[in-house]
Amino acid sequence: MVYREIGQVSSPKRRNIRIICLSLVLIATVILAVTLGLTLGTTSSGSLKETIINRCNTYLKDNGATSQNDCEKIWDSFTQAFVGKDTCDVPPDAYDSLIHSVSQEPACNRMLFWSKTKEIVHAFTEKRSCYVTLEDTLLGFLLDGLTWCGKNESQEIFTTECSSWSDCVNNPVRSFWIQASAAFAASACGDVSVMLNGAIDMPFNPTSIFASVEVKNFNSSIMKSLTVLLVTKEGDVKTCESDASLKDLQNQLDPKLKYQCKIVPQSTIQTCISQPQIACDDCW
Ligand code: N1C
Repeated sequence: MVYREIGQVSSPKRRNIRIICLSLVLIATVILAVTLGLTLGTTSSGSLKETIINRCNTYLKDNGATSQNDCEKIWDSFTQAFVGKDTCDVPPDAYDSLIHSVSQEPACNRMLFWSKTKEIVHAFTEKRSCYVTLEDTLLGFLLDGLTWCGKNESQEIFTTECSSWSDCVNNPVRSFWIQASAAFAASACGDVSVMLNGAIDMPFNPTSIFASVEVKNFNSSIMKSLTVLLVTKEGDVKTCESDASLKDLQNQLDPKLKYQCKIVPQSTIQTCISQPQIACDDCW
C-alpha cells in the first residue's frame, strides 16, 4: 500500500527521468553510430597506408635502406595513380610516377620470372637470395597480394568492392602489375630465368603477364640468356622439347638471346627450400 502510494506520488517525476534517460541513450547511440561510420569509412585507406608504409620500412631495414627511397613519397606517388578515378579507368601508365619514385639496382644474373608457379617460386626465393623475383624488389614487395581502388571524383581509397583482375582491362591492380612487370623485364640483365608450370597444358600462355608483357620487354642489349625451369611433378609427361607453347616462347625471343630449358622436379625445389646447405647451383 505504502509502496503504491509512493509510486503514485512520484510517477510523473519517474516518467520525466525515464524520458531523459532514453533521450541520453538515443543521443549516445547516434554519436556512436556516426563515429563508427566515419571510422569504418576511412579504415580501408588508413590500414592500406599503414600496411604499405610498414612494408616499405621493413624492406628498407632488411635490405639496406637507400637514401633515395622515401616511403611517404612512394605512398603519395602510389595514390595519385588511382585516387579520384573509376575502378575500371586506371591505365598501366598511371603508375609511371610510382615506378620512378622507387630506386633499385637490377639484380643482374639473379632475376627470376614466373608464370603459374607463384607459390613455389616465392617459397624458394624466401629462403634463397640467389634469385630475385619482382615481389622480392621493393616495388613488388609493397603491393604483393593487396587490392586497392578509388572512385570517380572521390578522395577515398577502397580495399574491398574493387573491380577484379578480369572484370575490366584497366583495373588498378592489373594495371599496376602490368607496368611493374614491364619495368622489371626491361631491366633484366645477364642470365635470366623463368619458372614455368610443367603440369598445365600451356606453360607459356599468351594471356599471362609473362608472355604478354615481360617477354616483349626483354632487352637483348643488356640480357644474355633465358633459361626456362619447367617445374614438373612425378608422373608429368611434358618435356622441354615436346611442349608446343615453349616453341612459341623460343620464337618470340630475340635471336641474340641464348635460350635453354631444364626440367626441374618439384621435389628437388622442395629439397632446396628445406635444405639451405645445398648450393643454389645444385638445385637445377
Ligand atoms: O600472368 P603471369 O602469372 O604470367 O604473371 C607473372 C609474371 C611474373 O614474372 C611477375 O614478374 O608477372 C609478374 N607478376 C607479379 O609479379 C605478380 N605478383 C602478384 C604478375 N602478377 C603478379 N601477381 C598476381 O599473380 C597478380 O595479381 C595475378 O593475379 C597473378 C598472375 O599470376 P600468373 O597468371 O601465374
